[in-house]
Amino acid sequence: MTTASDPSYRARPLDFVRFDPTQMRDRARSWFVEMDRRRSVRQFSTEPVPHELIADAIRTASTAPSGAHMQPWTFVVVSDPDIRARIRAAAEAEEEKFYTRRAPDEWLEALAPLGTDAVKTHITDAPYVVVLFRHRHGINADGSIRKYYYTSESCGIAAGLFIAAVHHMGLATLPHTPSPMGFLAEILDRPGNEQAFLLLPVGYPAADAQVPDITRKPLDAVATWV
Ligand code: IYR
Repeated sequence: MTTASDPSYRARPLDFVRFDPTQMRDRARSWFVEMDRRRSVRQFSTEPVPHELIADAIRTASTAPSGAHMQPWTFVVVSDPDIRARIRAAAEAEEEKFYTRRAPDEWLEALAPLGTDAVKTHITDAPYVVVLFRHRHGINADGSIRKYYYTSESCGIAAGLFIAAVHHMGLATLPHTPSPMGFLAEILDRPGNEQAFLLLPVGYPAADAQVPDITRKPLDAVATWV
């Protein structure tokens, strides 16, 4: 059994910034207001975006807590237009089947207020498509398998931080889940332990971008206090 006295456990003091109560209230509110303005964007401008911004969004995402700190993710940043075109064609082929055959009516009815369809212009319009791959397990130096834990939860949290970072820096994104996503590992030539988790186009919204006129559940519908 390993314990906090195990030699692999090395501790250092926490770097924690404490704010006064007024600052805390202000920060809580202004962060909520900023995040509440975030919308998933489906129409992107082709305007270029500095590479360094995407790098910082990934740095932020990779601060996510993860099971046993295994950080089970790879972010593949695709800017090459030919590769984005191939990804779009493959995604649209799957989506076409989804919208015309695979999706049950109940699912299509749930999606109707979002106005989505099989056409995925965001993949070729946005200057970057970031594909988040989940590592099902790791590989040790000797080639054996290293077990990872809670990889979906870990990648979900990392994706959330990525989305928040992109919004905070003044860009837009969309968590897109073409299903099935197997073609992404193939086109991007990922190793067998990696599985595509989420596709995130990143860029400026198109000048005439529109979003569905929908609202979020109020606090009392999403939280209960005991
Ligand atoms: N993957 C499809 C369908 C889709 C599914 C859900 I759940 C959404 O919230 C939105 C879309 C698509 O991307 O169109």
